[in-house]
Amino acid sequence: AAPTLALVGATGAVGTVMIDILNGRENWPWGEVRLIASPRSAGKKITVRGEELTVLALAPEVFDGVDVAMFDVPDAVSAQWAPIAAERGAVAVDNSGAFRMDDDVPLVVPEVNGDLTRDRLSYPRGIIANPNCTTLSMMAALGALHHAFELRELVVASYQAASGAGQDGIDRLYAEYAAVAGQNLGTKAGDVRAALAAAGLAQEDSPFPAPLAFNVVPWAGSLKEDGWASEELKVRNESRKILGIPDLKVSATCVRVPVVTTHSLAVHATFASPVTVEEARKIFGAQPSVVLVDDPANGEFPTPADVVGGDPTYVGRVRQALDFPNTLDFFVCGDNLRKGAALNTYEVAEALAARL
Ligand code: 2RA
Repeated sequence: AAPTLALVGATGAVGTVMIDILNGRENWPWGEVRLIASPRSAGKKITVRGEELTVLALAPEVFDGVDVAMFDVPDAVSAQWAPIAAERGAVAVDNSGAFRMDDDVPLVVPEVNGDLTRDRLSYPRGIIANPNCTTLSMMAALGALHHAFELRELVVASYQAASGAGQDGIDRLYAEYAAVAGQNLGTKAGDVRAALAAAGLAQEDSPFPAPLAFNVVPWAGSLKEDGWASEELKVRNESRKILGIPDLKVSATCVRVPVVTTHSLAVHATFASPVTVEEARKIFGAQPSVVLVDDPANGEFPTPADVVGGDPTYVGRVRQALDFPNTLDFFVCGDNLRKGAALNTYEVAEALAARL
């Protein structure tokens, strides 16, 4: 029989994009689909491929008979429920941070290390993790270059969208834009903060530590040792694990920008072998999930507003570093809710379906 697919977190920001992906997929290997959410959202109706499904409340029994269970929920929910799904016989594909760095849980980007979905020995706990959206947004491009030239050092700055912080992030950015619309702000220190406060948008109610409208905020995640943000350490640790380079030198600075959806990264990557822009362009051209948009003379490069909603990783501004040997600089944009989250999870699930 065709395998059964479950989606846990069907009503959240990433879950909603996942429904869109399920509805748009050309090949459809699945039989039954089960939508699962917290008891608060249970009972909602959502249409998947023409069939109206009722959202089920998360409980151990909902995983009985499920072959692949995709989790788009907070870390604590995944930590508790992915092992339950696995115990009940499903392979859990988890988009949270709960298992990403566990040695017996592979962290998979199909274009880079998709072989880890082929053999159960690679995921002995029945759990496969999906990387954080910031790491994922550059991985298709970086992985392709690594396979050709062997990555040695990576320096990145991220430009992360508000939706990385979930629906609260999206709602906050829209509310801030509405509150500042039509005002000539950004000319005096503190004028944006004052305008938001005057509109009743208290800073402490925001998922971001500073105003996002008319601003950029050099912070994403929680505070870790020595001043690093959790998001920056994720970029370092996850890149090492996905690429299989435990001693990869990585330094990241993560910045939130007033973009609704699509993360961007400025990447400075040093390789063991000499690289040229021409070779890099060829490699990007050969990677089906990468689209090169790189003609600055004609104002062509990827921007979030132009690529949001798309599946590929968009790459532009490819340059050979002037003062660093074997080094390329480039800019990537990737929809953080699609390839950065739901799409990658679904691609892993689809790869599993092919061998069930
Ligand atoms: C963010 N990468 O953008 C995170 C979400 N997982 O906040």
